[in-house]
Amino acid sequence: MAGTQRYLRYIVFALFALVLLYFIGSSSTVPSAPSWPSYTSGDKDTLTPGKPSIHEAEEAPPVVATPHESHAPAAVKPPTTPADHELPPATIAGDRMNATFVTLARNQDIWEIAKSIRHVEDRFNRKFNYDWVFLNDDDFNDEFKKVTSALVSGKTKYGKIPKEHWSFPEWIDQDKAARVREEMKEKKIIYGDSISYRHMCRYESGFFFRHPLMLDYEWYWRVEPSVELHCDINYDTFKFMAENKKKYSFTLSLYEYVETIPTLWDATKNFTKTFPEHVAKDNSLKFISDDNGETYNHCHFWSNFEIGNLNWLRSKAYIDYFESLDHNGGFFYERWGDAPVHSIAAALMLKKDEIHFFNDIAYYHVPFTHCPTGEQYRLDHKCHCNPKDNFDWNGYSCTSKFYELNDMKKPEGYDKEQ
Ligand SMILES: Nc1nc2c(ncn2[C@@H]2O[C@H](COP(=O)(O)OP(=O)(O)OP(=O)(O)O)[C@@H](O)[C@H]2O)c(=O)[nH]1
Ligand SMILES: [Mg+2]
Repeated sequence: MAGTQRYLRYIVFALFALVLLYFIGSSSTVPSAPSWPSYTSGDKDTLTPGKPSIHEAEEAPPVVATPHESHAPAAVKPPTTPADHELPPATIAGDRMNATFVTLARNQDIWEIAKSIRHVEDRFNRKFNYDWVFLNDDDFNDEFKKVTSALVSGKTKYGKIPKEHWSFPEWIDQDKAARVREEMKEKKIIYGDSISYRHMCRYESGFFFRHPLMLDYEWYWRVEPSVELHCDINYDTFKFMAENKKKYSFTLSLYEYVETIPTLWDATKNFTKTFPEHVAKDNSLKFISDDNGETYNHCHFWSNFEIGNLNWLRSKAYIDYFESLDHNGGFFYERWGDAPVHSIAAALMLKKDEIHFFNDIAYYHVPFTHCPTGEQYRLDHKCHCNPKDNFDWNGYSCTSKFYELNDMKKPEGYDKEQ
């Protein structure tokens, strides 16, 4: 009897051990990582979901054969290669702002804008999925639409610019405008003889924010062909602008070519005399003038990058400014750029704390780079810019002036990174 009891005890014990082993075994097959796909550094171009990292691969080579090598029956789907449409969207949780990217481009700019979109998506928008509005003085062709809509994670919209926003206003003397273009050509002023460049500058100064497609939005981020972003942006820049009561922002600032805007400041002074109510009290006049408004020092924010508030550009103050400049004729009798126009408007009509310097957005538009000062920041945000290329503290940049005006302390170590 005692022997039988002992055997029974062994059997119960063995059964218990088997059950225990079963549980341990089955729990180790539960994936420890969340179902979110992991993209490893080597995957950048192919974005193959679920591919093990090099490190993981050394420890445990993947068991599942590639589709070409597989001898498994066709019906058996390898568990580690979900089709694209099964992946969750790569977004950061939380509400979105009423914001869009906006690009003015021609069909021939397709591959240069494609590069810019990749930079913006990889560094920022794949996490937020904001829309993108494309504007053109001509119809966008199918290829442009197909390629750009495949690259943008948000909705894409394509707009044609109305003729009256991209042509000579009736008050412009065509002979005088043509003479100016000839003179500027002789003086070798960049884009000095170009008509389309002038329409572009006038459009960016006074119309893009009034295009019907833009009326749906409150915030914009302007992107041009061939620009690059060099650090990850892990927060919603539009939300930052709204929460901090910012209306206009920049990454690079510099001096404008004097030959392109000889009378822009006179026209501005005429405007402020007519509309003194549009000049803000606590403005940034010191950024654009070194003699209390007597003359323009030619400093401007580089407008090929802008994150800003569309309602400000649509305000009576800004529209009055644009219309007074437009009637002056300087977009055609000189070659006024949208950068000095936006900058002077922001400096005079906004309170100084409504203008933001995005030090953390690493940005490149030929030939200048803004690379954030501070090694730890660059490492933490996977930056790939050379700090020695940073333009901010160069004598030809106006960013130091912006710092002085706003009593900002220059980032620690700025002098060592040049
Ligand atoms: N639809 C359209 N877009 C234009 C035209 N000219 C320029 N653009 C766009 O207007 C913006 C500014 O033009 P750019 O040629 O980049 O001018 P820029 O930045 O002063 O000069 P670059 O140093 O050449 O980049 C870009 O987004 C261009 O794609 C045009 O004739 N038609
Ligand atoms: Mg450009």
